[in-house]
Amino acid sequence: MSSGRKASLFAAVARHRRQRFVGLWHALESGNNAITAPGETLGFRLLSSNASSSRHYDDDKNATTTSTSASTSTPSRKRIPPAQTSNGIAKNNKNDSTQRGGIVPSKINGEASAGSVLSPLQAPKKVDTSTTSNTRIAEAFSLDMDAEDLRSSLLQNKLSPSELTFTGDSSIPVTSRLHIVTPEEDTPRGVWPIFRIMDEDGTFRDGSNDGYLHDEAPISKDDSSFRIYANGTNINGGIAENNLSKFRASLRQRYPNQWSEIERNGLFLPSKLEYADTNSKDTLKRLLIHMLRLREMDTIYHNAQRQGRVSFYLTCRGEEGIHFGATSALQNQDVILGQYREQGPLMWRGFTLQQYADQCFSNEDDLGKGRQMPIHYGSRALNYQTISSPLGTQIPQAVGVALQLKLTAAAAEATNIDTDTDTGTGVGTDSQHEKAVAICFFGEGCTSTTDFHSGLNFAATLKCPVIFFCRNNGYAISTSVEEQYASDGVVSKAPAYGMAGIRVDGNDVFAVHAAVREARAYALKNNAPVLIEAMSYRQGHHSTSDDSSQYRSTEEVEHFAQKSDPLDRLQNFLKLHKYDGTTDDTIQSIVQEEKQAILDAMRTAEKKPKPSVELLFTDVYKEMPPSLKAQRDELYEHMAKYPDEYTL
Ligand SMILES: Cc1ncc(C[n+]2csc(CCOP(=O)(O)OP(=O)(O)O)c2C)c(N)n1
Ligand SMILES: [Mg+2]
Repeated sequence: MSSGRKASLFAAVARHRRQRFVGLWHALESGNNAITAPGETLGFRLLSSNASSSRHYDDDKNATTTSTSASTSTPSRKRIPPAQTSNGIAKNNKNDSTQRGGIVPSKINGEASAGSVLSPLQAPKKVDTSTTSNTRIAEAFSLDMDAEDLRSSLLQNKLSPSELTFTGDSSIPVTSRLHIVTPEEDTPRGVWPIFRIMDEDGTFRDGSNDGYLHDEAPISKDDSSFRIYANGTNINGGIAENNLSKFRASLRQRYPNQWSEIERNGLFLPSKLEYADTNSKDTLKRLLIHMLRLREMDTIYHNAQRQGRVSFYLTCRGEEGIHFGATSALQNQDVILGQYREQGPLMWRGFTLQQYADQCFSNEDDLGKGRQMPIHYGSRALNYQTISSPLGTQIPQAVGVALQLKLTAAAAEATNIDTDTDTGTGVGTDSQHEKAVAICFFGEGCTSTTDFHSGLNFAATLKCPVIFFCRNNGYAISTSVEEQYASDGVVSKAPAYGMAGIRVDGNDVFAVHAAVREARAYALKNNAPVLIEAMSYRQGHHSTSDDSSQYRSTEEVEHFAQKSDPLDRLQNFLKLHKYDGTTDDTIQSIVQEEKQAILDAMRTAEKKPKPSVELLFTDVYKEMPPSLKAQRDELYEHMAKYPDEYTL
C-alpha cells in the first residue's frame, strides 16, 4: 500500500471513529473504496452544475468529508439520518426487548443503552478503536498480506454494524441469522430486523454484534442438503485458480460460524452445466460478469435515450444484488412476474444482449413485435411474463400463476407425471420432479395499489406458492417512503395477511440469494406465500422521463452510491479474498468486453427493419372484428396517401 493511500485511509479512520454505529467497516470503506462521484459513473448527468459543499451527516459537526450537492431546488427534507441517536437507541425502535423476537437497542463499547435488556450472548464485541493500531486496520484490507494474517485481522478488527440506515429516517437492527417469520409465531415487535451475510468491506458479518435478539430457533435446515467439502485447502496466497470448491473450503476456514450458509449458498456452488454465456461452471464469476454487464447496459441505454436513439429507458442501478441474488436462487420452471425495473432476472436466465437491444429498438426481432415501449420485456422461453406498466397488475396475476402451478403439481403427483420443465440453463440443484413457484417483483410504491392488498389476501387464503418480492428502493418516482407508508416498511404487513415474511439487505447479493432460497423452499413445502422486503436504494432517476434533483439531493445519492452499492460490495469481497485473481484491472477488462458486446448488439438492432404495421392488429382476437378491420383499412389508406412519411 502506498504511503499516500495509507495516509488517506488513516484520515478516514480518524474522521469516522466517532460515528459509532456505522463503525469501523464504514471508516475502512471510506478510505479503501475508489468510487468516483455519482455524476461521473451513474450514467446520468449531475443533478446540478451549481454545486455547493455540504456535510454527510446532520450530527457530524466535525466531519471533514464534503460532497457536492444541488444548490437549486434541493428539498429541505433530510434523508440521510445519523445512524442512531446519541443515547444509542435506534430511531423508530419502539421495541420491548424482553418479548420473544424483540429487538435490543444497540450497545456501544460495552455500555448498554438506557432501558435495554441484553443477554450476554447479544453483547457486541468490545472494540476500542482508539487502541486499535491503524497499521493493523490498514493491513486487514491489504491484498498483499498473508491469508492467515488476513483471517486474524478480520477477526480482531471487525465490528459489524448492528443497525443499518436507509431512507425514511429509519434504523433497522441487523441479524446474521436467516429466519423467516411464519404466521404461526410471534412477530417481531418494533422494527423488523434485516438479514445480511456480508458487510460493506466484503467480509462476512460477525454475528456477535447483531442488533437483534435471537431467542428463537433458526429456520430448520435439512442437514442432508449440506454438502461438506474436503478441508485442508491451502489458503495462503489466496485463490490462484478458478475453483469454487477450494474457495468454499477456504471460506469455511476463515468464517467457521458462517460455514453452513456458505455450503448452501448457490452462488458459491459450481453449476451442474456450463453456462452458455460464460462457457464455465463458475457461478461466482458469472455473478460478477452479470452485475458488470447489467450496470454497463443500463448506463449505455440511458445515454442512448439522451442521444435520441431509443425513446425511453429506466435503469436499475443499485438493485443488481436483488436481481441476481433472487433469480440465482430460483429454478427455471419458476415463473417471474416483474414490475418494470427487473432486467436482471431475465439476464440471469439467458436473455441475450441482442434480445434487449431488439426490444428497446422495437425492431422486427423484438419478441413483443414492437408493440411496447422500451424495457417492457417478456420471454415465454424463460418463463418471464411480459411487463405491464400499470402498477400492481402483476400481483394478482402472480397469484393466479401460483395457483395454477399448485394445481398442476397436485394433478401431476396424483397421476405420477414428471412436472419438470427445466431448460437446463439455471444454477443450483437438479430440478427433476421439482415443483415451481411464482415470484412477483414490485416496488414499495406499488404496495399502495389495491392490487397489492387483494393479491396478498388471495394468495394467503388460496394457499398459493408465490414469493412477493418488494424492492424497497426508497422512492416511487418522487414519492419518498415517508409519504408512502406509516408502517415499518412493507414486510410488517405479512402477518396481517397471515403469511410469512423476511426482511433482507438488498445490497448483499449473498443474503438475497439465501432469503429467496429459503422462501422458495417454504412456499413449496407449505403451499403458502412469502413476503420478502429487500432494502436498497434507487441510485438513478426513476426513468429517462424523470429529474430526481427536484426531490432529492446529490448528497443523498452520493451517500448511498458510495456506502451501499451491491456491485462494490461483491467486488470488495472478491478482491479481498483474491477470488480467481480478481483485481481492479481484471474487472476493467470485463467491463470493456461487456461494453463492446452491448454496443455491437445496439448497432445491429438499430439497423434492423421495424415490424410490419399489420402486427398492430393481430394476436388479440382469433378472428378480427369488423371495427378493427375498419381501423386497419383506414390506417393503410392514410399511409398510401402520404407515402413519403411511411415505409410499408
Ligand atoms: C396504476 C398506476 N398508477 C400510477 C402509475 C405511475 N407510476 C409509474 S412508476 C410509479 C412509481 C412506482 O414506484 P415503486 O413501486 O416504488 O417502484 P420503483 O419505480 O421505485 O422501482 C408510478 C407512480 C402507474 N404506472 N400505474
Ligand atoms: Mg420504489
